[in-house]
Amino acid sequence: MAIMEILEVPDPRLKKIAKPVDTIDDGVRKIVSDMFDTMYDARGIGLASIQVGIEQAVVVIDLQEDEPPLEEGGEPRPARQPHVFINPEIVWQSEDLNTYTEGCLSIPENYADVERPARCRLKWLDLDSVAHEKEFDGLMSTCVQHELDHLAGIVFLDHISRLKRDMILKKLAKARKAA
Ligand code: GNR
Ligand code: NI
Repeated sequence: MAIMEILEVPDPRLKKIAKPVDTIDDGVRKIVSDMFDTMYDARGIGLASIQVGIEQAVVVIDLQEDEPPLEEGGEPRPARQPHVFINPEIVWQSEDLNTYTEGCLSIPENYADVERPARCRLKWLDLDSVAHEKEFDGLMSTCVQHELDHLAGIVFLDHISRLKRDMILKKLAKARKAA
C-alpha cells in the first residue's frame, strides 16, 4: 500500500504529456496498485498517472459508490469495481454532447459544468498486455474523457470560460495562502 502525492493546479507537471508504456512489467503493476491506493484514499472516481507525476500512460477508474451497511449502525462497505486502462486512446466520440458537473483531485473543492461528447470508444491494454476496445456512455464516458485529458496535459479548467477558470484559480490560490 502506497499513497502518492496528488499534484494540484497550477503545478507545471500537470501540463506534461504522457508517453506510451513500453512493456507491462512489475514496475507498471506497482504503479497501477499505488494509483488505486491513492485514488481510493482521496475518494476519487478516477486517477491519471500525470496527476501523480508519472509520465507513462496509465489510468485507473472506479465509479462504484460504497454500499449501504448490512445491519443498522454498521459501516458502509466499499463494493469495488476497479478498471485499468494502459495506453488508452479515444478512437471515436459521438456528435451528441452531455453536460456533467465535474470535479478533479488536482483542483480540490471546485466544480464546474463541462460539456463533452456523450459517448466515446476507447482502445487500451490491460495488465496482461491484452488489447481491448469498447464504447462507453454516461458517467464512465465523462470520466474516461476527463482522464484522457490529463494524459494530454489538459484539466477541466481548459474546457470552461476564462471568467470561471480565473475565479477557480483565484479561489485555489487564496485557499492555499490560508493553509
Ligand atoms: O473524482 C472525480 N470525480 C469526477 C466527477 C465528475 C467528472 C470527472 C471526475 S474525475 C475525478 C477524479 C480526478 O480528478 N480524476 O482525474
Ligand atoms: Ni482530474
